[in-house]
Amino acid sequence: MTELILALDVPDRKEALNIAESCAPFIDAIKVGYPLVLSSGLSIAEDLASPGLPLIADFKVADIPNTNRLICEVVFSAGFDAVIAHGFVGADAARACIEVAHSHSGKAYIVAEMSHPGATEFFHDGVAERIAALAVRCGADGIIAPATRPERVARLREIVGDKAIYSPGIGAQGGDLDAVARLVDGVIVGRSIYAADDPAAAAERLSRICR
Ligand code: O7M
Repeated sequence: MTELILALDVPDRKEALNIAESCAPFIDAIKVGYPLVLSSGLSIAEDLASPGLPLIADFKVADIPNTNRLICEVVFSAGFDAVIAHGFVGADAARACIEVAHSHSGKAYIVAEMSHPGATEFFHDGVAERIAALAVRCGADGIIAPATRPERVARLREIVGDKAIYSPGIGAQGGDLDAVARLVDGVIVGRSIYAADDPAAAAERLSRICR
């Protein structure tokens, strides 16, 4: 089974809550990022608690260790279950996020390679492989790898073994769910669900492929 994670990039609190509630039966977790938190505040985590799904804070944390630690403490105190951090900042900075996550019995995932075309400007020549190895070395719970490049996901799987791989880029960014579903532990899907005429029906359709 591949988890279906809803990227709730909806900058309107009421609309976001409606979509989350209607999609809840068909998804395994909700990822919240800047669009929703900056418009609605961190208390959105409490508002989203009712479907009982894991809440992932996608702040792509990328600062010095002390600041990372402070950010992650706020994230977990707000009620999130997991945080996403960048790995290019180095092992000490990534480890700060991972340690705070684990001290709250939460999880931390490290971005190894991004899904958009511009990502290849810097995530090449072995950089993503090195970040994936860093994630393993630092005890992260998993990595983020691009559904837009299934061959890269397969390569990063060789490095992270049975750690989780969560993969964005399906649909709106051109990635094909069938091509990555069996390579990853979960797919992160935003617009193909929340921008659909019927988000719950879209989530149900995708969840059938995942199961
Ligand atoms: O399905 P979409 O394209 O509407 O949304 C994809 C979501 O995944 C959106 O929230 C992005 O910010 C996020 N994402 C990527 O699209 N590409 C990446 O490389 C990394 C992420 C992400 O979730 O990183 C944690």
